[in-house]
Amino acid sequence: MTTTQVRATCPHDCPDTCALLVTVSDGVATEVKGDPDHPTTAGVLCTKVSRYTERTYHAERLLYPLRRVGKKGEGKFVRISWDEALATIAARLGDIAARAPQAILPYSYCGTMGLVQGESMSARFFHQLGASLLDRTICASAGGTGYRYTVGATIGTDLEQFQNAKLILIWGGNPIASNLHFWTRAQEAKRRGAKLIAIDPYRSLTAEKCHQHIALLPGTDAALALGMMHVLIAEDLLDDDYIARYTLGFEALRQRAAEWPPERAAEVCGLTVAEVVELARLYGQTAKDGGAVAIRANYGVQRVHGGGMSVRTIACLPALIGAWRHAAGGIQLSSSGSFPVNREALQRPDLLKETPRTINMSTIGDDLLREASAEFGPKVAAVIVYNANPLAIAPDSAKVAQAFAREDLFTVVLEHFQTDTVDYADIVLPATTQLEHVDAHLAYGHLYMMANNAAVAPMGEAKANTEVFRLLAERMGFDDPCFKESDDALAARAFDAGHARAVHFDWEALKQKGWQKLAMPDAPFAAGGFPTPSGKCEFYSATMKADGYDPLPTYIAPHESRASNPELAAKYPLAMISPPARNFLNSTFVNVKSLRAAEGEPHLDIHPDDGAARGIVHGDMVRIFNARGSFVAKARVTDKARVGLVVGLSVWWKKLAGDGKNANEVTSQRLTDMGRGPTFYDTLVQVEKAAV
Ligand SMILES: Nc1nc2c(c(=O)[nH]1)N[C@H]1C(S)=C(S)[C@@H](COP(=O)(O)OP(=O)(O)OC[C@H]3O[C@@H](n4cnc5c(=O)[nH]c(N)nc54)[C@H](O)[C@@H]3O)O[C@H]1N2
Ligand SMILES: Nc1nc2c(c(=O)[nH]1)N[C@H]1C(S)=C(S)[C@@H](COP(=O)(O)OP(=O)(O)OC[C@H]3O[C@@H](n4cnc5c(=O)[nH]c(N)nc54)[C@H](O)[C@@H]3O)O[C@H]1N2
Ligand code: SF4
Ligand SMILES: [Mo]
Repeated sequence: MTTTQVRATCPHDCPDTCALLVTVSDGVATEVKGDPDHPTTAGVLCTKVSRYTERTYHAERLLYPLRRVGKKGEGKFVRISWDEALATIAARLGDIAARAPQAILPYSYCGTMGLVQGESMSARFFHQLGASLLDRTICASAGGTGYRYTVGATIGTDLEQFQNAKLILIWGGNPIASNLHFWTRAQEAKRRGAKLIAIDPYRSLTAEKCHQHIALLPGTDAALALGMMHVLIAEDLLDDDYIARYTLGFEALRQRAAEWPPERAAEVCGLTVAEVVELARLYGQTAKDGGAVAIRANYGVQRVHGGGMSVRTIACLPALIGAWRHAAGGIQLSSSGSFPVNREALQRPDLLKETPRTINMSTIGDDLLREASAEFGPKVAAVIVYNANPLAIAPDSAKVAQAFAREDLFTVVLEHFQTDTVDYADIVLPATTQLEHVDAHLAYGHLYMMANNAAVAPMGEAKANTEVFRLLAERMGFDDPCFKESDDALAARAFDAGHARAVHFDWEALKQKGWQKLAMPDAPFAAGGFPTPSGKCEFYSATMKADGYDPLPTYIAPHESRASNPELAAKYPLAMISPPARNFLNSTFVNVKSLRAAEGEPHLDIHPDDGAARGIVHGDMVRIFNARGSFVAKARVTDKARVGLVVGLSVWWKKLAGDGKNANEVTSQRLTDMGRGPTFYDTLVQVEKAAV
């Protein structure tokens, strides 16, 4: 028996991007461990990925190309050869492209975060074809846009510094579930005497373990931040020197904050005045006393109408108190902007003959149902899905299902498993997993460039995404040499080695070592140097003004809340959020038995008062509904959900839920204020006992 250890990288859409060591015995991966030497992984993986071989060798892995024989959505297929699959796809895409190439749409997201198996050969292929571009907004575009207006780029506090903070605000995140290796650092900070505060409408696993939990109403974060600014300014808890040197627009901000006395903020947020005032005092005073003050801002904040403005507003706070002076101070939303990714080289936008239209993945339901028009262009005639499961994860799911059920829509899905989306495919192509292909990775929670080596041979007839698009390019007669590039050649282009932060980048060396930290200063904005137009932290943003926004921090109310839409709230009085379940990763892993067993079944957490008002007791099956749709879940009557809030941890595969539906039946396709993002957590519903 020969046993080897292969260096790999967790591919999942998680900020931690762990370094993996895969044990391979006689060509079979027998164990996946965290690399003990990688500074942020530190030998620890989450439950999901420590059981990775269970997913890779799952009995239901797709191993051969399939052609649909049943109705769309029914999930009936027959095995076909790769030759037939590729010929069918090339012929259909060729026909459509001859008429209207923009009628072809790629739909993909972060099933793998790999720069190679994500958008490299696939992007080249669709660019050459002239297909519609996809606006990849489903996760981070609202907050990213907001953060960039204030700070300039998604660069922030280094994960490896948080243990030195004296105060950490965990704002709209549940790291125990979704950012484990940050939580390790936060706990170390706690042991060293730091205070941890969770700002979250729900008493999440994380909120439960913090010193304090501030349970504001969903979508009101900017109001809380404005109230904090008011107190910081009124009580002179500012770093005047930092403000004078490294920020822009303080006078204007002072006036804006004056409009937000803590009473007003408390009212909007559904908090007590003391909660707002004391939070601000602790935030300002800890910095005054010389302690590092950090914010871990996360995605919970941005899935609402004003999500972009909320992040933009929160991102102003560290500069007011000079928190950036400390390496362990400041704010981290995402570290992705730190990486000099060579997207042009990977994706070759120069292959486009003209700029096609862009379709927003967050409104895929409506857009696939849109007829041709002068404004929209051709009706979408083909959609190629990879690294994504839109039937489960896209909002307003009934529309999405209706759209994918279109008989005249040609649908190809590249997948590991027969997901809800696969059920609607005309042709299904089996994809390799991370253990079977090569990739290069950035991270959005740390600062290491990462390499993934293939540990085992592809299962069955599975092919890497890149290989599928190379083969399709060949069938379609695309003769640019770029369509012949190997995965290693692509990976070697992943980072710009000419960039000061990536000077160490050498693919062969990275493959050997597994990871390499970017060259970044410990405290990126200790002396200003913000990558904004002014070079300062922009309290006032002329760019925002030019883009049609309020140039100053402000509060934008949810589309759907009691305060902003009382008429709707009269029918659907409860705010619903559907954040990630700990044992799933978006909809990935839901079909892994041991992990699904840990989640049990779809639940809805509801406050005892809201339960009592509806005659609902713990364990009842309940129907959650609004005008868009409904789904059924088992009620957990608990004060983890504040009054007026219900929580359905997600994202379930619809077909593995009792009623074949999930939380996205009730979420809407309305978009965020900026970044064109989805508003999953901006949803009013009613709940009743389900008829059994
Ligand atoms: N186990 C696991 N890990 C994951 C994922 C997963 O599905 N499962 N998903 C991955 C992905 S794609 C992402 S984007 C990240 C997400 O990472 P996080 O943003 O950390 O996601 P959550 O863990 O759900 O934390 C969001 C928290 O925000 C709260 N929240 C909801 N609405 C609001 C609001 O309006 N304001 C505030 N302040 N809080 C609010 C929710 O109650 C929830 O506790 O996690 C990644 N990691
Ligand atoms: N209600 C509600 N909906 C949500 C969210 C929420 O909090 N609440 N979160 C949203 C967020 S933050 C996000 S990021 C999106 C995520 O939405 P998606 O990016 O669609 O993520 P997944 O549901 O995990 O689906 C990814 C799929 O890619 C497949 N895959 C993985 N690796 C490969 C590969 O190498 N090749 C191919 N071909 N396929 C691969 C996996 O098997 C999996 O089925 O969901 C969003 N939807
Ligand atoms: S999902 Fe996140 S925590 Fe789990 S192994 Fe992957 S990167 Fe690490
Ligand atoms: Mo996400």
